[in-house]
Amino acid sequence: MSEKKLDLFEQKIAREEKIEPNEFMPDDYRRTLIRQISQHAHSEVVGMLPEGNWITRAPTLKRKLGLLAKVQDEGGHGLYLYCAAETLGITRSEMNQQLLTGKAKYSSIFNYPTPTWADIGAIGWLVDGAAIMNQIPLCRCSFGPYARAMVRICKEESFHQRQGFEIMMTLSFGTKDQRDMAQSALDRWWWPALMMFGPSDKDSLNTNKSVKWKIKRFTNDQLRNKFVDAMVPQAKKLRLTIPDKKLSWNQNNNNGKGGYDFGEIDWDEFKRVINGDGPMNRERIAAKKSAWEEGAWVRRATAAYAARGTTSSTSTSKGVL
Ligand code: BYC
Repeated sequence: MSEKKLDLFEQKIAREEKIEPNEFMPDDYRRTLIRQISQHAHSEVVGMLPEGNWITRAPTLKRKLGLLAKVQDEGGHGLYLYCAAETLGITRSEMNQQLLTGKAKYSSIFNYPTPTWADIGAIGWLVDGAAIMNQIPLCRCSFGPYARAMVRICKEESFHQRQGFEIMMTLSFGTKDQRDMAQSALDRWWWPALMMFGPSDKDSLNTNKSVKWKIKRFTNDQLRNKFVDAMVPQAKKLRLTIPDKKLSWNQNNNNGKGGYDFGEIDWDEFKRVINGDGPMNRERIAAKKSAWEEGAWVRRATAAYAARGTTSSTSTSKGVL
């Protein structure tokens, strides 16, 4: 790689200009982006499964419509992200194979079950809340296609988060049973939501490089701390208790502006889940495998239709559609 090209690349990043797919980029920058964007795309589409499971059982028509739209949005997010990754020279089918063979990860959070309707509220409130905290800075990522995809994704995620909070609000101000259901969903999802931000900074292999290249704008711990600070007042509003006895205000955090201290995350559990041994890992991959196999005829049909379009440009005007 010529020094001059590398210099120009670094200067561009320093000037906050976007790197576009047809421009020079170091191989490691490309690899890091393919890894992160494809895993992000996989998280979106695997994330459709725990919620999709509730579409037929949502308690009212309004809730059903809201959930259906949310799950569809997530499919859309996966598509924007797969397209952004494709501009870096990997194909959709390669990415899919990496997911199905366990080579590529997807977010640990989607390996937990959703036993009650309150879990859907907790996912919207906490999981989409964590996703937004992580993803708003990605709108300023140095790689253009990823940054632009994130703008629209974040708008939709904000809506999902409000929807989740509203489900939790309805339950926590409802009957005692509903309130208990909301509290146990918070108990189940709190710690996995904190794990979404990744390993602590001292154990994160990729953060330094990614922050230097302005792919990530904050470290994993910085974002996790911001998330806890944002969520504690929301939990109070919901009159729910965060399941952490060590949670306490510390005025010295954030350079004297204050922030919450919190208990130790179970990193063994995190490692087990990202290495394929969480409560729902096997089910999630089995569902993606069967969707891929059952969708073979759709891929064949679209490929055949596309090929036909190139040989007979008049087919649509003849009423073939
Ligand atoms: N789960 O060096 P590190 C959503 C992996 S959901 C699984 O810190 P990095 C949604 C990491 O990939 C959220 N794996 O890595 C919401 C790496 O392994 P590899 C999806 C994890 O990349 C609602 C290794 O651990 N969001 O959007 O600098 C409904 C070392 O970690 C996790 C994104 O993906 C985890 N929690 O930082 C539907 C956002 N954490 O690749 C959908 C974009 C770490 O070396 N991604 N690992 O084998 C990121 O911001 C970063 O990739 C991470 C990790 C903060 C996740």
